[in-house]
Amino acid sequence: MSMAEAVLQGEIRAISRLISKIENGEPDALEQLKQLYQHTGNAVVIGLTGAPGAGKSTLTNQLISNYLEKGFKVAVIAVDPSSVFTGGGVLGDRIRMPQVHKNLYIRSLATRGYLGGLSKAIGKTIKVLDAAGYQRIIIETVGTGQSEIEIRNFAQVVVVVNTPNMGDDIQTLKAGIMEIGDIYIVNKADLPEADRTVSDLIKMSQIVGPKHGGWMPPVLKVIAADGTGVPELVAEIEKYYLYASSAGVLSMNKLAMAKNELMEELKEAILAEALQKLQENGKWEECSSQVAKGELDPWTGAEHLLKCLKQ
Ligand SMILES: Nc1nc2c(ncn2[C@@H]2O[C@H](COP(=O)(O)OP(=O)(O)OP(=O)(O)O)[C@@H](O)[C@H]2O)c(=O)[nH]1
Ligand SMILES: [Mg+2]
Repeated sequence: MSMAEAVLQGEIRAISRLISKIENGEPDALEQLKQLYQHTGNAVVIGLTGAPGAGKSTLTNQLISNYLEKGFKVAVIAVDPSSVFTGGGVLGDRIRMPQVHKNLYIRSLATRGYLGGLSKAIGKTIKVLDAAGYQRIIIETVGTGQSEIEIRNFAQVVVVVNTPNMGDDIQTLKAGIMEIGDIYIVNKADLPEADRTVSDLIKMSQIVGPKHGGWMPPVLKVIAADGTGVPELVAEIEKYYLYASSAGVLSMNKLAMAKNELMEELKEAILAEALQKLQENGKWEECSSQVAKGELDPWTGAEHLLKCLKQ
């Protein structure tokens, strides 16, 4: 049985090995992914994003429990290896193990060492998990919008996790985050000022107005620490997904994701080919040392190299 076939059977070891190959950039991974691609497109990908310490991992654990209870196969991708997952409380202890329940798979992808390739690794990892039959894939990322990882490129449902007492810092949220979320939550609603934060967020979302031709992102109060508000959050996630499917938002996003993915692959392929050619004919070294010596500026240098490629 090929690795791809084993992944399709949902074999954990094959899934883990393939994701490692993706992480390491092994070319063989692409051959497996090509076989898996036609089996993808069934998972709902949920992005959880928010400031460090907002409670994303705690909330992820709650979502895991909720979805497992509903009988879903759930996978989690943590783009932050420091996050700790309990497996949705399936085991009592906090445990850093990927496999604590037969319907659960947890994987961390580290930001270190990827040199900008992390987002590609995420995209491919999602495809593996989707093909392996995980129906809900949760991605935890720190940051909102400006970070290297643009969660919107991967997730069909984006949940932005806020906390009370943002006080004057609410200014820092501004339009940027109000554009990325499909659902906003105020986690740690057991703390004071939660209601004020909720009403601030509602005001801001009213200024931005409905998204995607009619969806008004709801603002929910949640206490991830004890699960309060989690069933309501799950209901909103599912509701948004249905809305987005029927309103054509998902197919629009799919086209944007396809373009993004093709662009990334193409950039890499074109660059590799170009560099190889320029290295073979010596132009790369020649031009680089001219720029280094100050005989040539890098802009003219790049134009010159481009001309060489066209010859
Ligand atoms: N009071 C209160 N504390 C909470 C709640 N949810 C999470 N916390 C606490 O907030 C802290 C951060 O929680 P995490 O779930 O690790 O937050 P995170 O957003 O994943 O953090 P990073 O991954 O480091 O960005 C922990 O000490 C949690 O126990 C809540 O609902 N109420
Ligand atoms: Mg975390």
